[in-house]
This record gives sequence, C-alpha cells and structure tokens, in this order.
Amino acid sequence: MSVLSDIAELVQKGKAQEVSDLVAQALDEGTAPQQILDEGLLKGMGELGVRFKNNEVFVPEVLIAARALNKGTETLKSRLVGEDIKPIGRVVLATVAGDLHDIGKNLVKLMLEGAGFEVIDLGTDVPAAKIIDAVNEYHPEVLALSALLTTTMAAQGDVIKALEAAGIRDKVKVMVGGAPINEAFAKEIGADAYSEDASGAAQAAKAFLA
Ligand code: B1M
Repeated sequence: MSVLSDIAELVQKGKAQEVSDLVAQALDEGTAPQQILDEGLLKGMGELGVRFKNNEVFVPEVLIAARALNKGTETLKSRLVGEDIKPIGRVVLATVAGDLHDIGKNLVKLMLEGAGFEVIDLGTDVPAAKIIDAVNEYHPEVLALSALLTTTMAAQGDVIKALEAAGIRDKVKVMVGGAPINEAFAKEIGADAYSEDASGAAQAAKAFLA
C-alpha cells in the first residue's frame, strides 16, 4: 500500500495522529502537497462520503473522519504557508448559518493563506449579523462564504442582502462556493465571484486585488 492510500484509509478510520504523521512523511519523501491532498486526504473523505450517502456509516464516524482530515490539512499548512510574510490583502471567511461543514472552508483558508492573504475565519454556522460585524470591524477586501447543504445555500444570499441593508455592499467583494453552489446561483444572489474549488478561490481573491 502506498502512503497516499494509507492516508485515505486512515482518514476514513478517523485516525487523526496517524494521518498527520503520514502527511508529514509523504512531504518528507517529496510528494507534492496537492497530490497528498487530492489522492490521500480528499480521496479518503470522498470514499467515506459515498458510504455516508448509502447509510453504511453515520454522522459520528464522518465527524471523526473530518477531524482526522482537518488535522492532516493542518500538517500540510505548516509546510505550505510561510511565516512573517506581509499579507497582500484580508479575507473574512465563514460557513453560513445553519451549516456545520468546515472541511472545504478550511481548505479555502489554507489556499488563501498560501496565496498571501490574512484570513479572519469566523468558523461555521455563522449568522449574517455576525458576518456584517466582522466586515465592519476588519474591512476585508474579500468576504468568502461557504455552504455545503441545499438547505443553507440561500443563507449566502441573505448575507449579501444584509450587506446591502447595512449600506456596505460596495465595500467588499463577495465570493461564494461549496458543493451545491454554481456560477448561475452566484449570479442570482448577486455575488461577485464563484469558485468551484479552494485553489480557484485563492485565484479569484487575487484577481479582486488587481
Ligand atoms: Co454532511 N452532508 N451533513 N456532514 N457531509 C454532505 C454535504 C452530503 C452531500 C452527504 C450526502 O448525503 N451525500 C449531504 C448534503 C445533501 C444536500 O444538501 N443536498 C449532507 C447532509 C445531508 C448532512 C446532514 C444533514 C446529515 C444529518 O444530520 N442527517 C448534517 C448537516 C449538519 C449541518 O451542517 N447542519 C451533516 C453533517 C455532517 C458532519 C458534521 C458529520 C460532517 C461535517 C464535518 C465537518 O465539516 N467538520 C459531514 C461531512 C463530512 C459530509 C461529506 C461526507 C463530506 C463533505 C466534505 O467535507 N467534503 C458530504 C458528502 C460529500 O461531499 N461527498 C456531506 C470535502 C470538502 C473538501 O469538499 O466541502 O465540497 P467541499 O469543498 C470543496 C468545494 O465545494 C469548494 O472547495 C473545496 C475543494 O477544494 N468550496 C469552496 C467549499 N467552500 C468554498 C468556498 C469558496 C470556494 C470554494 O469560496 C468562498
């Protein structure tokens, strides 16, 4: 078994420390971080996602696997993101109200930080009012919103409406993403950008600065 398939399997078993150790080992062996992410960490979560859909595993197992995946991405981050670099811009990032999924958001954060942004991460299940407060407090160039459920995607539009109501819509670019989101939905709710994946999100944020 290769290190990458071991990582995929250990993510599904929720073995956080072992995942972290193997990510470090793969990095030491010269494996590209993107390959570790795609063929190890995300492959494991993708396989578990199928078993979740088929009712072969349940919320507790997926939750434990998510912790292992997040620990693995933290290990990647410590090797990817340089320290003491002057930020090129600031992003406020959140998973919207009612939604507890944070793996995609954390990857977006990782890629944004890797691209040189300072990221204010508000976490998951963040109400629109708290996001407005953060925009007022931190004055970010970009507001990045993640949603993973068809039942929570509308909350991204609610945040944009709240920015309008607060009179600050023109002060920040809004980027949206997450599995159920697409370009058409982003346009419909008045977002400035949509990205399908985390690296695209970092590119879109950089394009705003230009
Ligand atoms: Co949930 N869940 N979940 N879940 N979960 C999904 C999303 C689901 C598709 C599973 C399924 O049924 N097949 C389904 C949604 C169905 C739907 O809405 N149509 C689902 C459901 C139903 C639920 C619950 C309702 C289950 C229940 O309680 N019965 C519940 C809801 C809880 C809540 O949020 N209120 C629930 C709970 C959970 C856990 C807590 C157990 C756990 C989350 C743990 C955590 O995040 N810490 C969990 C997980 C892990 C999943 C699956 C298995 C994996 C999601 C994931 O992390 N993928 C998921 C099935 C699946 O996707 N295969 C599923 C990996 C991640 C890297 O991908 O987040 O898509 P993703 O991010 C991508 C892109 O979307 C993009 O970049 C990333 C890749 O580079 N992206 C952005 C994301 N945000 C972006 C923002 C951007 C740009 C790009 O710009 C701002």
